[in-house]
Amino acid sequence: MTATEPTLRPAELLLLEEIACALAREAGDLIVTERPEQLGVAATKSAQTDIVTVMDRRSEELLRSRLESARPGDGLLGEEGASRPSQTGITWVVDPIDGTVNYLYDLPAYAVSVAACVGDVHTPGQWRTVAGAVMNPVTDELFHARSEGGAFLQHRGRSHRLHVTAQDDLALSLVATGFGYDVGKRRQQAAVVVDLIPQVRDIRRAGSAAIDLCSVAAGRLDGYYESGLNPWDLAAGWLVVTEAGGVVQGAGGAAPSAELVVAGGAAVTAALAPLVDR
Ligand code: LIP
Repeated sequence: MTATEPTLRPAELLLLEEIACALAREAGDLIVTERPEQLGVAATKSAQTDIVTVMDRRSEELLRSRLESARPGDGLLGEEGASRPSQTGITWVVDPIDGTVNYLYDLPAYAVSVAACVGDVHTPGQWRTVAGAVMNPVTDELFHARSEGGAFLQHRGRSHRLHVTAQDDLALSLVATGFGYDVGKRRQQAAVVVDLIPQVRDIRRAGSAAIDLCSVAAGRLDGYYESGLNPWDLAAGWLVVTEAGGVVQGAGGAAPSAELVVAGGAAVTAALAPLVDR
């Protein structure tokens, strides 16, 4: 049962953003400072390559307990199973470690993603993010935004306002993407890249949707697309891109969902979407 969409005043949006930032930072600190020397695979999910580590679980438990005490009436949806219905109309959608394979390999491209959302987060097209934060604890970069509040990057004590690039030529665009865990799906995704790669500047594969979306918002990429994402992979990054002046859409121009996410400036998204929406 989800409560109807609440009317959120600017002060409430600011509070939700501050909570998202504080929790993303704290969980980010945990996964770096308490990373076991011999980090292994604790379990697998949809495939043997779709892994969970003990730190994914500890990070989610930290987020769950902090939110339970700070926001007892809000709902929760976490990648590692945390779930609670909302009484307030707000549901927190969290990815305790986005880019878990990078984390396992100690590749410095993973993040904690924390988003406050309204609507039904279990139904594509029926929810949206109103405040969120993405923390890359290795680069000490905290990306955050709230509705109508703009998007920012906090790094080394300084805050930078974010803007997507003004690139309008796909042939000169740097585009990122990602691949799922299912072999058949990967083959389909690779076929899209084969057709796309002659039509763009180059392709990047960072391994974290949250970081890819924030890189679009920061102008480090001109575009990003991926199919097969879960709400927790895209919830916070989605708002960071739109508050940085970008566009985030799904298949057929609908809301972003597991079917497809395409993000970038308006021109690049419009040119990219028909090439990857298949
Ligand atoms: C990852 C996504 C990434 C995708 C990976 C994986 P996880 O999320 O952020 O974009 O390509 O296959 O889904 O599993 O590390 O939270």
